[in-house]
Amino acid sequence: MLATRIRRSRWKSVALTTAAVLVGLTTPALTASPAAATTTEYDDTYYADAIGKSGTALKDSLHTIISDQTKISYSAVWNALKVADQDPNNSSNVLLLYSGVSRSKSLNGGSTGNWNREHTWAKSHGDFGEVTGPGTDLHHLRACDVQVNSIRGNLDFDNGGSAVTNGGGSTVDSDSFAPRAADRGDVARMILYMAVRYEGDDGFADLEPNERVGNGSAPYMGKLSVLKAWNEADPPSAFEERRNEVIYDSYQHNRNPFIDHPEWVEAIW
Ligand SMILES: [Ca+2]
Ligand SMILES: [Ca+2]
Repeated sequence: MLATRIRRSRWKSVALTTAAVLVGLTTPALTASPAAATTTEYDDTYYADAIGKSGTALKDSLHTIISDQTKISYSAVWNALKVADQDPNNSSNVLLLYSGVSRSKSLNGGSTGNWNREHTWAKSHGDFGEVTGPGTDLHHLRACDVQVNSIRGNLDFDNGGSAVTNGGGSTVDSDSFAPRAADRGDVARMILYMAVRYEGDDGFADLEPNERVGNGSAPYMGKLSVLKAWNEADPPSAFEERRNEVIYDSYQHNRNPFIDHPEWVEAIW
């Protein structure tokens, strides 16, 4: 059983190593290197064509796999977020990105104290707006406090800055935004999903991460090195995994591969 759990996830293997040290057992020969593979129940089916690949071949394969999806309208996003972003401790509420605040599902809207639909990949970066497609893709749309969403604006992601008001520990400066620690991996995996899903072959811009901030309306989002570090520091949570499952089962019928296989970030970038 131990071996099975170690194979399943490198995140769990790190925890097991620590636990073994704490109880005075011999530390097993485990690795915490980012390259360690995760296995999921989808590997033999959904991901069958991608397994064993890396680099451009992996990215191309995943693009084909996740581009087979149902698309929803921007107005339908409201109700979808009430399901996908539900607070696991209060089914009347959604959990808000960046701040971590739990707020009533009924408070969706555009006023102070409301939550609205945050495009984690800022819609101006590639100028896709709210058109059905990247503008309505649930894998990067999240419930967010109206004012925190406004502060994030279309900034690229990077470490540093001063505290965002009611931002739960998120920080901002003139050219970048950093979510609270618990949301950093989520953001990284959402951004990199968008980069793989949108390759310029469906009438929308080819979205890609880069090493810059201040990307403006170019179809890029920075900083890749920071996003990669955030993916490592904040592994997929139960909330994030459930969200991926809800979108797959009930709405778009495609998955975010980086929630299932966080090691694929390093395998591609
Ligand atoms: Ca997280
Ligand atoms: Ca792309």
